Amino acid sequence: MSTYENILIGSKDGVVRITINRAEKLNALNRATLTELEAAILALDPEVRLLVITGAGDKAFVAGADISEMADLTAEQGASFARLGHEVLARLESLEVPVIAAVNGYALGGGCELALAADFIIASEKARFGQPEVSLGVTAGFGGTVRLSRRIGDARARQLLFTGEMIKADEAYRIGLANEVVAAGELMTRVDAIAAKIMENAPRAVSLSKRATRFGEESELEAACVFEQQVFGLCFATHDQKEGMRAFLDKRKPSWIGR
Ligand code: DAK
Repeated sequence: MSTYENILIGSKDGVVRITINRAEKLNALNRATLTELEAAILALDPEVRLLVITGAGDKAFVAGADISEMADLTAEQGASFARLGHEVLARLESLEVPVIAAVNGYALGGGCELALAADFIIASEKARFGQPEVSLGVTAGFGGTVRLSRRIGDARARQLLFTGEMIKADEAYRIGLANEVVAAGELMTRVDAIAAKIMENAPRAVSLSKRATRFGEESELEAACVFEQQVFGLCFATHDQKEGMRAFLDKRKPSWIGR
């Protein structure tokens, strides 16, 4: 059992759920929470197939980095805090397994950035997204100027980053920030159903799909296409490729071993 104070960890059938658990502070990310999140990611069981990240309570996913902790930071401390946030989010983003952000309420500042480090976002109709940092005299510090632009395009990202305005779940869906919006009471049911659907598939093929799309995001088209060819070729060295195609031909369900 974990001894974390600011996060909860649950695990069922290969799906790990990490819940940021500071509901009284709308799950704001202080240094201790970020440190625990990093430790939890590093301690994930290699058998894990999928990670879901969400927030405790019915109000917030994460309402941002903890303002009370940031208020008196020096420039050096501010940069160090931003480094920690970047490090944790990079670890989350580079996990081999799919990561789904189940956004149940406010996802502001560092909270929106945390959700953006997941592979995709499923939002409750109560979700609110925004990058209000400029209203506090700072810029986004945990990757918002980068990942938000990549997800929704430079111009839309700049509007959110310059105005600091919050948008509702349906607008987040419209601009491609959230993949789906569901009724508040059905968020985790829907996320579990998506997780189950993903887990019907060959684990290695899923993780290689993730790796290829991530490589593609960061590369020129030609290099990304070459990478995809290599990844595709690699699949043919796996048991699961033989099993998946044989099962199709045999008209039966495949039985995966994950390699
Ligand atoms: N930090 C700390 N406490 C927070 C918080 C936050 N981000 N958000 C909410 N809380 C706390 C409130 O202070 C309050 O605590 P108590 O007064 O009860 O002790 C409690 O959570 C409940 O909040 P409210 O009473 O305000 O609840 P309301 O429903 O009235 O309003 C709200 C909900 C989400 C609209 C409001 O709480 C709000 O505006 N919160 C702040 C949202 C925000 O501005 N988020 C962005 C944070 S800045 C960088 C590194 C990092 C960053 C930037 C730069 N570098 C070093 C370059 C990251 C920045 C951010 O994420």
